[in-house]
Order: sequence, then structure tokens, then C-alpha cells
Amino acid sequence: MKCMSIAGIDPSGGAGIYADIKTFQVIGVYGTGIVTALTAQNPYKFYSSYPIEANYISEQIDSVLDEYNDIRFIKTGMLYSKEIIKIVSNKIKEYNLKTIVDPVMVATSGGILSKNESVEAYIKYLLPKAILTTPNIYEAEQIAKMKITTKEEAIIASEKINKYCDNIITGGHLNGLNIINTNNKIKTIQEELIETKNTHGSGCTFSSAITAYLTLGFEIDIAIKKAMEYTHESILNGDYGTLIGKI
Ligand code: PXL
Repeated sequence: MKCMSIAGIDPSGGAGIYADIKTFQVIGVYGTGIVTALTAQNPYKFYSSYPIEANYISEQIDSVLDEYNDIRFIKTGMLYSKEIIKIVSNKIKEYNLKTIVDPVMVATSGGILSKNESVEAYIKYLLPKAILTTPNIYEAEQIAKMKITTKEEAIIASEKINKYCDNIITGGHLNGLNIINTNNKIKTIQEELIETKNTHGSGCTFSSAITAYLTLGFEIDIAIKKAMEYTHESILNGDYGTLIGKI
């Protein structure tokens, strides 16, 4: 069983495509990875980023899917620009890929993972083609175009994002409250917030774990539940700023 991540490289290994591929592997799925950007960073400091030319991203995707035509589920992470978002959107359609979009915008360390133009590009080109998106509160605010400070506001934002696709507003920044909106039903799950510095890459790990469990054949709600447990355990097992996955 194979799946794919389309994302940027965090050379310190905690977030981005390395985190994705490690997560796929631990859960038992063979990971392929399309690199959209290089970055120079560690869990605490973001130095810079260096996007890959859009045509070359396209060529990477073709080179993998030309041979591995059994790949059905993919996830996206750092896509950086409108041009890259558009290319990925076209490839999703061309290869009929079921896509989980983690609409990463700013790293916890402050690094810019997508240009300002990307919010509109996500809304126009990518979210309508996705099966699920996993914004944190800040990203959900940008996509739903509203402030979120309460549970009620988070639910309204989730309903707005549901115009495009199923979504989970992840809880790390709203005292552990997750809003899960799948198959037009909203559930809220209150998780205990873990007192830790080992959270770098938690969003990447969560969306990759969902992708891996879907690839293994689990239904969406079960895949989400298992991915929440996997991410929780990985944070508890984390070290030196980042998560360590195990099953
Ligand atoms: O966690 C979001 C994220 C995604 N992709 C890359 C990152 C980060 C956070 O640092 O560096 C490449």
C-alpha cells in the first residue's frame, strides 16, 4: 500500500515531508514524497525557504504516478505559492487523487510557509478538490474569513469551510478543542492539552496519519480517531522539540 505527500523539507526532520514519510512508515504504508520547497530550520528557529520551480514539482508527481498508479490517497503540506497550488490542483484532477489538505501557512517558529496569495488559491483551486482539510485555528480564520475565539465561532467557521470540503479544526490553539465536520455532521472533541515543548510537526504528523489510515482502508471517522491517538502518543513520546511516532 502506497500513499504520497506533497510538501516542503524541514531538514531537522521534525516537520514537513520527512515527518510525513516517517508517519506513513510507522503506520505501515509505503510513502512517496514530492518536494515543493527546501527550508533551513530547526524546531525553534526558521532561517529561510527556497521553493522548487512549479514545473519540476509537476515532473516529480508524473514520475511517481506514471509507475505507482495504485496511489489513491495523498496529503499536501507546504505549497508556498498560488502557482504551486494550481499545479497540484491540476494533478489531483488528472490522477483522480483523494486529497487531504493541511493548509499550512506559518510555522510555529514563525517561518512563512505560504505567501499571502495562497489563501485565495486554496479556496479557489485546492479545497473544492479535497476530501478533507485540517486547519489549525489561525488557518481556519483565514479560510473562513472570521475571528475564532470561542467554541461557537469555531463551529461557524467549520460550517463555512464545509462549503468546500470536510474539515477538522485542530485543537492545539483552542485549549484542546477539536471541531470535526465530516459527512455534514459536526462533532466536538475536547482533548487534554499536553504540557510539552515537543509539538513541532504535530499538524504534519496528524494529517499524514489520517492519510495512512485511509490508505489502509479505514473509514474517514475511524481514520481520524486513530490519527488523533497516534499524534497524542507521538507527542507524549517526543523529544528535543519534536514528535516521535510509534505503534
Ligand atoms: O508544521 C507545518 C510545517 C509544514 N511544512 C514545513 C514546515 C512546517 C513547520 O515548521 O517546516 C516544511
